[in-house]
Amino acid sequence: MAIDLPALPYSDTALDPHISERTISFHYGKHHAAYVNNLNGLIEGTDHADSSLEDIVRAAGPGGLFNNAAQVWNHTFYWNCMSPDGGGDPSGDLAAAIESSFGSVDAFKEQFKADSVGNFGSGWTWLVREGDGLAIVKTDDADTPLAHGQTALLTIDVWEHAYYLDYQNARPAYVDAFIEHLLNWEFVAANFAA
Ligand code: MN3
Repeated sequence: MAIDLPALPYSDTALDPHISERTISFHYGKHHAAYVNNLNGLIEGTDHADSSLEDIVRAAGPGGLFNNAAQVWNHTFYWNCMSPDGGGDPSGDLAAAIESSFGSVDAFKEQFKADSVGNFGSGWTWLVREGDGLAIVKTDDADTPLAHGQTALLTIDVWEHAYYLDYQNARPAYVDAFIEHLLNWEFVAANFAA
């Protein structure tokens, strides 16, 4: 049973101008698709051939199997963290939890931006549930909270391929656009409530 490349939850022009159709065409159509193809090549005929993606991520040690499986999971999660109707502020229980852990929603946004801009090299910045509270964590390369027993609520991809065509080296502008215009708080709230 091969791992599928899930459809995007919106059209490939829906995030424009913040993330262009051209970026989507490479990031989803080439990078994400390549991770799926690589993963299927690695699991074919092995004990993982019929495993769920999550089980592969949790079971794989360091190396190509983990890198490709985690990148498939991370990217699918990332696309769902954005919406053409995104931005604004969280509400309800999620907002209360953010205020409890970070002081205020604005303070959370500032720290999430700082940790996304300051995540050196290729990686991901996440909001995760940790014990009774929430935390921001940074991961390198393909690494993912799923491999560390944490519940991911939100992520931003800070590999250069996520923003270079639209923002070149200006990662802060990409992070601002993500937070202000794209961040899908409904998806974050659903993860928080799960
Ligand atoms: Mn990426």
